[in-house]
Amino acid sequence: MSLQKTFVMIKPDGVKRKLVGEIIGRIERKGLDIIAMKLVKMSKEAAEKLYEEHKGKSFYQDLVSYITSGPVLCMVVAGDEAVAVMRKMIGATDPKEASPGTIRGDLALSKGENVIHASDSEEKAKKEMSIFFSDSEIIAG
Ligand code: YYY
Ligand code: MG
Repeated sequence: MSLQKTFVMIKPDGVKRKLVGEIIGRIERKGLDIIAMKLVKMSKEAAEKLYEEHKGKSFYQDLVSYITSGPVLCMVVAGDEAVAVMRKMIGATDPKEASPGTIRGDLALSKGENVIHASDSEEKAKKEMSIFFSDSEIIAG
């Protein structure tokens, strides 16, 4: 058993399309715990921190303007191997490649607007959580 926390975010298209209930339902039914949650209109500064690794890439400017275009639902999700489990549940970055049964595979079609974000390592999870949550906002297990 390896208890981990990861940062999960329903992107502006997911909130706009009213997929919040559907996605939270999947996370809960999987048996993961939501230990923090916040609806946020992301600042440009927060977006640049979240997507620091992509700075300079062709899609970076579009990504920052899209992610700041409307509210996002930020969460901290905890459970056994939560980082890898959430990545598996969200599916491949390009929803056209994502397997049916995954969130992107079932609910999205566009690579740019792919409904959900989840951290890809424990180290990134720590960094990403700290952009949106203080320690006191995360429920201790
Ligand atoms: O972690 P994940 O979201 O699956 O993909 P990343 O490679 O970290 O890219 C972040 C984000 O950028 C992706 O969810 C959509 C967008 N993006 C894009 O629009 N075009 C690409 N070629 C690659 C990524
Ligand atoms: Mg990523």
